[in-house]
Amino acid sequence: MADPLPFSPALRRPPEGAADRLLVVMSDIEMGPGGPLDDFPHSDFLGEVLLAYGREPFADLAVDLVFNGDTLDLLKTPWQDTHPHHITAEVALGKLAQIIEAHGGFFDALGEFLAPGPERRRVWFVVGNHDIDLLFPEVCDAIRERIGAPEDSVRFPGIELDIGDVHIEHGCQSDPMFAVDIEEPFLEHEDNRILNLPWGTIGLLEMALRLQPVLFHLDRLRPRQTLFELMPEVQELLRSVAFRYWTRDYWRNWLRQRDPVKKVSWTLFKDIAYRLGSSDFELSVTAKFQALLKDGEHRVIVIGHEHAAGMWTWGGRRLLRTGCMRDEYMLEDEGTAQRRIPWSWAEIYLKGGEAVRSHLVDAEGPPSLPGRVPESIFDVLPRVRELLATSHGPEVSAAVDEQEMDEQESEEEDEP
Ligand SMILES: [Mn+2]
Repeated sequence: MADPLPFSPALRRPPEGAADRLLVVMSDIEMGPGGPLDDFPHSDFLGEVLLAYGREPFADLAVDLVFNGDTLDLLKTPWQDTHPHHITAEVALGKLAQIIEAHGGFFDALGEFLAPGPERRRVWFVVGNHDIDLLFPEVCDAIRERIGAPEDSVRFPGIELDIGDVHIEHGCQSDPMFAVDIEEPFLEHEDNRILNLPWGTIGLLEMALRLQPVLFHLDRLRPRQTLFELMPEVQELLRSVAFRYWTRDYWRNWLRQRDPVKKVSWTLFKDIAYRLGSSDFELSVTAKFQALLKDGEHRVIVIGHEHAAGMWTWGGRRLLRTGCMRDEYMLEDEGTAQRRIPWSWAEIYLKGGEAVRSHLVDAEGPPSLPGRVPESIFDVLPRVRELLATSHGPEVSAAVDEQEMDEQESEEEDEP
């Protein structure tokens, strides 16, 4: 196997004695339940990368592996062939079991990496919008148990983590669609504790995931704008499904059942309009962290979430945005070529709690697995056209029809 670490690790690190701790920060791995819909089929390779941080030339350093959100794609992992939006601990554990089953290489590597003990090696799981389920203590316990490491070694800090003068968070808290209500992470519903999901997540679960069996590969393609220009039908389908959902179905269910996870506010309306009408919201997320870099007290800030690596500086301070680790491809030559986007993660070296060096590591990552990438991105077009023609697609309209029938029934009952 090729050296999993690109360019010389010995050159990346400060000289011996100039640092005592290394933070390795990765985001948006998005490991799912295995199979073609899983966006991350590379756990064995990732395991090799992680184990390399336990060896020379890092052996004199305490090493923290920080998985900065969307590590586990619990959002898109089904539970009993459905995508419920009432997530109890039982549902979360059921989804987690599939991910653990499909990604043994990752969890085995963590167990081995942590063997020297929590003084030298720690692992952190920061919450992202794909793994909000990590807020359940039951889920944390199950992950620790699979890794086979004690509480001190595998830590769950919630939505953010500060180590020395370094601040780490996924980035979804600045995204109005996916911000987790950290004041009230759980709700009581029918004697169950359920996750208080952000409204963007509910939309994905109720609407977008119905299209996943058709669109899963297109979802891995960048830039989005090029994809939509090459296949306007795809954008049209997503727009019509989203418009119908946000203007009708979301509210309708709320009115009928007083669904506790669904919130209604004018901010929500504003955000929906913003999201449907504008594409520059990514800039606003980054701008928020740039402001924090200037006005806060952190020397280094690390975020993810956007699936695009970047770096901004303010004097000696820096904001690092890690790229994603899941399979994504860049469209080239009018969509006839798909080039895999490299992995990129962050290394931050500290001495006595102060960041002394930080950078992004760009790595080619593992080769694509055979059969993963369709010969042509256009193969899916007939199916997309079919979905468009049947107004909002069979899956989508079937769900909506069901709802309409329910509603008629309940309206009849409710009539005074
Ligand atoms: Mn995210």
